[in-house]
Amino acid sequence: MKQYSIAKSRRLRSTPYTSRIEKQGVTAYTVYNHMLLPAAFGSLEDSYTHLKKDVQIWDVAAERQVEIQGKDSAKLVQLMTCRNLSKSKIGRCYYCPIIDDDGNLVNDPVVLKLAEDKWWISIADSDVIFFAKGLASGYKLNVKIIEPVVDIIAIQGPKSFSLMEKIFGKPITELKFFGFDYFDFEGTKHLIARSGWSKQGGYEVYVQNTKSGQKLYDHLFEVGKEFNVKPGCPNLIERIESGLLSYGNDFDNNDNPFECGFDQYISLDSEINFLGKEKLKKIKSEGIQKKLMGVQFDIKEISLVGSLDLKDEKDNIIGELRSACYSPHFKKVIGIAMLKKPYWEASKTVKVEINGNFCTGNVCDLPFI
Ligand code: THG
Repeated sequence: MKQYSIAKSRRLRSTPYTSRIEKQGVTAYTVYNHMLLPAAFGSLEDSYTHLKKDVQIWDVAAERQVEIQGKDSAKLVQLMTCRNLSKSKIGRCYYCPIIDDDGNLVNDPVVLKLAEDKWWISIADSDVIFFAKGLASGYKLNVKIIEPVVDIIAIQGPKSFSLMEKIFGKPITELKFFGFDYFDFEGTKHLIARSGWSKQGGYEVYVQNTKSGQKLYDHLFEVGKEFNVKPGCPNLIERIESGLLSYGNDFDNNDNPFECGFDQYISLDSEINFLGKEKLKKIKSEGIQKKLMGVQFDIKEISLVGSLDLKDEKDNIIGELRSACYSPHFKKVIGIAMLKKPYWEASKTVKVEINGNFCTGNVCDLPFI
């Protein structure tokens, strides 16, 4: 395969850790929120095995924050999500689908409640800040919306707990999943959450003091030696096995939250007011026509760029394969597919044409593991 380099410019933002990860041997980048997001450090499969066993440090600065502050901040955040935030607490993170007036998805961020009148929306890859500013303007809300200087370092993997305890002490191990608090590193306070885009456990440090964050980055590698720490990044194989969805890949603004299996984050009965609420009620009563599901194929490799049509025995297009990889755990190719009704039922057979060869597979529920 021909290899290309990426042309850097002001428009394609670097992170405070870019020079470090380049010294450490990043081999692929993707672009996320107009910023460099490392996509590989050598073999994806080696990285996957290491992530499940040890601990990795990830430069996920591309998970940008949209800060909403002011008297109407809670109202605006609620307006954007179908998840009921009326009982939300300071010091907690919430996974919140963001929905537009048509009931379609705009993003699937983690929302952090910093204070009653201050929130961070930790976004996936779409320009939520303009959506928020447009709403604030149209609804005449008293809010200030900015993209603050916050560059996340994620510490992921089963040994992340021991590594973080060595640096921050016992209290950090007492953080609950999706809770956050402030922890001291050499005199600087850092917001640290127990979260991250893997199911192997870990933390995310929301670095605001860049210099201290860079020192912390280096310190994590120093202290992490005994835990076999390595640089890493969100891993395609691990995240597909774990059923962590990716905006822009598995779903986008042409899909609604019911189609993506976000049912548990949709609150239609409460008093809360959010965009697309009436539309979602209508969709719920009429039922959906397509659904995101897992698929498995008895083949050993696939390289998926964009999406692939899925067909039935009679060659009718019945859906679209949106992400896929070879899974070392299942020893076959697994993927995430948007399937038309009624083909989305688990254990149905699907056909896919890859490089001119047809192979058959079957539908299953998400997550795989
Ligand atoms: N961390 C932070 N910001 C982010 C991501 C992140 N922004 C972009 C992207 N990732 C947003 N998407 C997700 C998707 C899934 C999860 C987090 C962010 C996730 N889900 C858990 C699960 O599925 O088990 C828990 C969800 C829940 O609360 O029920 O962690 O990773 N800062």
